[in-house]
Amino acid sequence: MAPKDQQGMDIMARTPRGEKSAASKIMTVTGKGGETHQQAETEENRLTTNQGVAISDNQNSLKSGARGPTLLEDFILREKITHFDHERIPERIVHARGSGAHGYFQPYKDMSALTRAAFLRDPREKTRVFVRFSTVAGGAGSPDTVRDVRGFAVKFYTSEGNFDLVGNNIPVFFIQDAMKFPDLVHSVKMEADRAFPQAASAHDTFWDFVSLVPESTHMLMWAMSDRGIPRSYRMMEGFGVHTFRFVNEKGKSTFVKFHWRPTIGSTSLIWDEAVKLAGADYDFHRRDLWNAIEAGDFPEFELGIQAFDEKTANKLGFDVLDPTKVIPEEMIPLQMIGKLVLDRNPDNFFSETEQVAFHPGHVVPGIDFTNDPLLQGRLFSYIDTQLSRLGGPNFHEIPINRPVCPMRNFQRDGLMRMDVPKGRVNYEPNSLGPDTPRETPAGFATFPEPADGPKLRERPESFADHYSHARLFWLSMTKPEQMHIVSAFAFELAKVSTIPVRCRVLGRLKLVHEDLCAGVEAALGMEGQAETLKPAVPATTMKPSKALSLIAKAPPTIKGRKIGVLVTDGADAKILKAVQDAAQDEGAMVEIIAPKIGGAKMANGSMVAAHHTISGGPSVLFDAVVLLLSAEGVKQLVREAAAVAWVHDAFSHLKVISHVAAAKPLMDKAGVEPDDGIVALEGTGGTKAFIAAAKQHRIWDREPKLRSPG
Ligand code: HDE
Repeated sequence: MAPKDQQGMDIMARTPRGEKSAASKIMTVTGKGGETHQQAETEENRLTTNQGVAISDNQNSLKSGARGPTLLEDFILREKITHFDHERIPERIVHARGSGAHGYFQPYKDMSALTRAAFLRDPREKTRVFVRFSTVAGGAGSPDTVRDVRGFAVKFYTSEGNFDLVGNNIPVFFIQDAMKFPDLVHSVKMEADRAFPQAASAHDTFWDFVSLVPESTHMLMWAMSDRGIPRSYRMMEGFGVHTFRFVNEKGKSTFVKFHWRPTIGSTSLIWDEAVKLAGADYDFHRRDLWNAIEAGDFPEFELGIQAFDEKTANKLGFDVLDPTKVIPEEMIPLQMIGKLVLDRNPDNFFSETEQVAFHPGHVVPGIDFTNDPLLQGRLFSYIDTQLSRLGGPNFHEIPINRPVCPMRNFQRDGLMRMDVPKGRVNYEPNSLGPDTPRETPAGFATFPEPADGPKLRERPESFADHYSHARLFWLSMTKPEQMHIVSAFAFELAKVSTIPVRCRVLGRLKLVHEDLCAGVEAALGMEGQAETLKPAVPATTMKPSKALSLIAKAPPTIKGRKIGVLVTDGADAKILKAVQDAAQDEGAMVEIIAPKIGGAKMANGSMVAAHHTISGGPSVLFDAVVLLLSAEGVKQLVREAAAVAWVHDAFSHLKVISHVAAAKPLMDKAGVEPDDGIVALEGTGGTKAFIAAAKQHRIWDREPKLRSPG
């Protein structure tokens, strides 16, 4: 392997010909910490071309004389540059920005009563998985914390072939029929003429489209809710969205909805925080996932199913084939059937995260589809897209996509074929190759659902109610969540310059709930301007479902969360240690922020290393904060805008702020007012009180005092 931080260049670029061979044998290498050392060349680490030819000089191209022109003959230079020129492949048309991780799935019990899928039968058996989380609208280089749906795609490498559960963090979708997908995506991506805004739905074309497509109303409610701005990939739910089937050994089919639940609970950002994070750390979610896994704090998700038969489906009052509907858990309970643990970061982003090819059509015996018209369209799209993205039909041979069970058939050739099939028989049936693959009765058998209707382009009547589930969602939210939804609609619509589009969206919201519409109208200053729209089916009022609210079911925990401790010279090392120990006991991480990256000298003379400076580590990066300052240190910080903003933001993002008495002048300057979330650290029980308060995650009662909808 070539050394990473090779500093041999100076020597080699300048050395006269006679000294060069010595220099290339021993190279001067700069390590991560800046120290230099010499790395010897060995048989194993020889740098070579792609043809395996050892390279004697990786610093200089071949020239005619040291100051002469470069020669076309230089096959080493040409190979290197040509490969570099082709390093990029087309990014995914949607879900371009993503982060991946390896892990395993383990079922809790034998599920064979419902499915013959082998990976769901033995609680002792772990199945390797690769997961990719993503945003939808932005390009591969867009920030992580934008308001958007998140992809939650899981590839299970089962003993019977790969099963991909390609879901989202929202259980419904914008459209009911695959026919509308290209229109939806065109409308949300950057506008066609100006190529902005990047990674944002807050613009005219998106709202124009969705305002004309009433089935999108329910999903808009979710996207405008806190679900659209998750705190972490480790802290969001996932959903298969469509109704699938489990099929057991006897061929009996049961409908299933898939759910993922993070074991540390679901948490979201506050909009202002999301906006600031997009500047402070573009890679906030990617870094968070990577760091947690590196630290051994492995993200965990439980897999839950709602299982039901056709008779139950027919009694629900809505169509389970319609992907704009949820089945409230109060109607069909969720049973947890296994656990997913992400325990390894990818070795190479491109080879794994970029080249992984998910497809809802990758199912194993025991799992089957329904006629959901969105799912049916997806079954075409995902292979098709890999052909242009990965360049040909052999993407299944790329290591991240290869099944771990044997894979053999008579498909042959094509771009980038890796396997080398032997023999003359490449067809079936054959009599010349008795050992060649044969079909088996144990193989995948499609559930024989009858299908003999007339050919037509039509939506079923049972898909026509676009508002009852949107109203159910609204009524199931807590007050702060409702306020956030109103604010998000108002924010997005304020970015829409075409007034009739705003009025049309308001008209839809009125059909969902009067209060929602009135709230958004008021926030926009457009009272009474909702367009009058006539619904195909007026909304009914369903019983609210507590499970739909994130705040209502948030577990009191700081596990997996990050505490930021702002320290200055002269601060109390004992208190810092107490906070660190308490955080560790609760499974939370602590990072130190100091005026200088060199760290802070505590009152007892010890040095504390800093992870961030104040402007480099703003409080938006943390879930709760501690102000551990000396009286002397505070005098300096009250004059630092970044320090005042640090504390002000923590307060306005409703975070718990724990502090020593000396921090008061800074808190006063930052506008901090006392409430349940402002906790004194000194004295007995200070640290304990801080941890207890931080477990609430945010102080929701503070919000109405700081911000009105809009
Ligand atoms: Fe996708 N979707 N999608 N989608 N989707 C893609 O496949 C598509 C839909 C989802 O991390 C593409 O490999 C159509 C619903 C995820 O690699 C593409 C329709 C849900 C990912 C595609 C949908 C999803 C994708 C782009 C409507 C939630 C990222 C690149 C009929 C259940 C997977 C690619 C990853 C990616 C098509 C709707 C989830 C173009 C046509 C509904 C998580 O094939």
